[in-house]
Amino acid sequence: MLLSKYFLPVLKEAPREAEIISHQLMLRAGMIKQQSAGIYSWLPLGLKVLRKVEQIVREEQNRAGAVEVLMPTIQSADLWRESGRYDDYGKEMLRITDRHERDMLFGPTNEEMITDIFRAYVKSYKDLPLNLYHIQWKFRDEVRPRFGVMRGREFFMKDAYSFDLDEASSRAAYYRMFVSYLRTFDRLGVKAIPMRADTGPIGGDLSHEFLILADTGESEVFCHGDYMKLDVPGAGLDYSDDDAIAGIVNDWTASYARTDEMHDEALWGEVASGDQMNARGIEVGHIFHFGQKYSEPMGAKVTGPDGKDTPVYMGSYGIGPSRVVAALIEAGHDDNGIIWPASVAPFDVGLINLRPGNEKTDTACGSLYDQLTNAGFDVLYDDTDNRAGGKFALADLIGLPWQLIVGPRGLENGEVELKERATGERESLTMEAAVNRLTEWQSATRARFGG
Ligand code: P5A
Repeated sequence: MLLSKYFLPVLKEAPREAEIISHQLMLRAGMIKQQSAGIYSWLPLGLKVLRKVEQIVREEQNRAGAVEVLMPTIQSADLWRESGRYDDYGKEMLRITDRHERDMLFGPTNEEMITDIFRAYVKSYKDLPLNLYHIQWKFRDEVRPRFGVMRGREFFMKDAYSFDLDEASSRAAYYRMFVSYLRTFDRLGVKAIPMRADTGPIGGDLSHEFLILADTGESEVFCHGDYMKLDVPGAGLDYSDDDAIAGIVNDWTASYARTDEMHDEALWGEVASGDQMNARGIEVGHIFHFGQKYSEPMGAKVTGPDGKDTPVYMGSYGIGPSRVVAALIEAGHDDNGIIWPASVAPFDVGLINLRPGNEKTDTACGSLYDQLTNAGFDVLYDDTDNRAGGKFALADLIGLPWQLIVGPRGLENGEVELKERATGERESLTMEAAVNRLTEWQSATRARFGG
């Protein structure tokens, strides 16, 4: 992509209403634009990151056996009357009346709708287990939308719903999602710690939140230092092995980890003080096990092997990709801007031409651009007339993993400069060596973060 042809409306200063760094940087880097309180447009750079996050989430859901569907954003109030949540949900629900005076709503979540789909088609235990998910916009009329897309009113959610014949298989389904979340966040390049959680308006008896540690996080967290050392299962994991999956969940729940909402001072006191980590965190995922809470009132039953009908056991599993984008910035930035994890960076390389119009630099940049693009790199080529200082500042701000800097002076010695954003390290090397370095990084990144 040529920067001169792209749409990257960067701001010199962050608008004053942006209180936290991710919101400031997303506005400054031209990733999002506010349209009303808590409602945002995603501009090209932001959309690219959002799509990459979404794709990793999707791949890990599929790997864990979930099947993708797409439900609408607008739902009928009648479905929610069946579960009893229409009145309970209160003012957070955006209620809409259509031209026929029918009560509709903009979905804040989809437990009712998925239960309706299930009951329309599935009648026998032989079709279980089943896990259906979608990735769709939600709306919650939060009292105080703030922090940009971190706590929006309209936000993107991956929500999965599991259906099982009995409590034991339903727990196994919960554990599969638990483990798939460990893998998902690992591939997103962050450490997310599962913590015992409250179930709130979704309901149920078992729930975990996944939190990314960051100083600006809304929740205070208390967790054992062991969580920093635990291994995340690799891509070869066998999701059909219930015992192995339960073993992984056991390892990841053995030590104390709770947010302030569920904190228990007495249990915390049993953790050696040298192992106690008291930090702040951002909730990026939340999973629930609620058995027959929706299936019973909504009549979603299956016939078991004994010929009897039972309401199906369910769980629901959420990740907020739009919040994840902001959380990754909270966890990865410095004074100059964003530092993206390799797996979700909007581009891999920023190619900087220090003297557009100079035949030598233009030719070298053209050749590097073609070579890298052909090798599967996503390259943003700064071919604009801006001053060098401005180009460097922009590259740092948008946080691409690499900057490849090409100027007439370096080229006289046959050299270009390669800068790694995360470390700030710069190296002068030949064009060929630069492409080789980037190719090595690309293979290492694929091995580390790829499916
Ligand atoms: C689980 C899936 C649910 O709604 N029903 C379907 C369950 N859970 S949840 O915890 O309420 O939300 C799941 C994830 O969505 C993100 N999220 C938000 N992101 C941005 N702005 C918001 N206002 C917002 N509310 C929830 C979070 O990542 C949360 O973990």
